Amino acid sequence: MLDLSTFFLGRPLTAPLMNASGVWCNVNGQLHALAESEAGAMVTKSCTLLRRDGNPEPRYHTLSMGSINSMGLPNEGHQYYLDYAERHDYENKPLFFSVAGLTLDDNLTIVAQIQDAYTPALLELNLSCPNVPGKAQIGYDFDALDVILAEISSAYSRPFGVKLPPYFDTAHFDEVADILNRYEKVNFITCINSIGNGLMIDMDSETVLIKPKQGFGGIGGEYVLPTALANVNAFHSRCPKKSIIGCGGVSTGEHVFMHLLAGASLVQVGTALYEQGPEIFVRLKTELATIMQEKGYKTIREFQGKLKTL
Ligand code: RRO
Repeated sequence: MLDLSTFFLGRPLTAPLMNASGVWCNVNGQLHALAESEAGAMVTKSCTLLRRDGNPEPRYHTLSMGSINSMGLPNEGHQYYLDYAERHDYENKPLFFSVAGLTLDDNLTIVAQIQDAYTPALLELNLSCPNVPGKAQIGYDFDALDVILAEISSAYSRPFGVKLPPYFDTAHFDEVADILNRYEKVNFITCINSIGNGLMIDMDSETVLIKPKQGFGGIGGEYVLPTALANVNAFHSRCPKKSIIGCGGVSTGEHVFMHLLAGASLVQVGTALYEQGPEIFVRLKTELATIMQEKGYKTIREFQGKLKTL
């Protein structure tokens, strides 16, 4: 197969593919499956200080073009993922460590412990969980975004990244990019999280599809691809010193190619991985290699970020 190897923040990757946080990464068995898969990197489930059961079930539903979820941050607590991070084989693939503390203080406590653990895991700060009842997304509160980035930047000595919600207005792209560009330690931006608070309805029973929040949940999969590509490209052009991780709507090699072209250096797979399991990375690699071959590209570097406009 064609060479799909690439680099992310100086780390070599066998392929520009990984899971999206929340999918196949809640418990050790799933993390090991990702470690053994063809993914070039992997990320743990967003964690809180303490273990959480999450929202009542049903809390995930497959839709014709994607998914709706309101998991509610079920996770084993930050120490569980730190234990995994200490055992992870970093020669095999890089590990990202996703953190979604419920308060600023919780986030500061967790990042201090990641720092003390001296693991090479890369912090992905999730500022965009749409599903915790009563908690607004930090990514949509620009003052709170500025405060948390200032606090984490002074408490944490290493480069880190942020997982953002989708934005839908050019003025918001500009404003968020301005805030991010003030923080040198923010080395990467993952866009996008699910499109928050969608609603889908079952025609026969005339009911919502998931139980939490009266059926409202984050939308993922094919529905979100154009929004994801726009956010990847908007932050790629506005934040030239930062790397972009693309997430949203990826189920084929063509979707991976589009994310890379739009400016992503690494591409995450959420809904399609949930549906198909870690074997999906084999197919995505083959499909990406075939597209590159047909187009005459030998390496990812030749087209990454090179989207043309009319
Ligand atoms: O656990 C969830 O409900 C969840 C999270 Br933390 C997130 O960041 N994005 C999402 O769609 N679901």
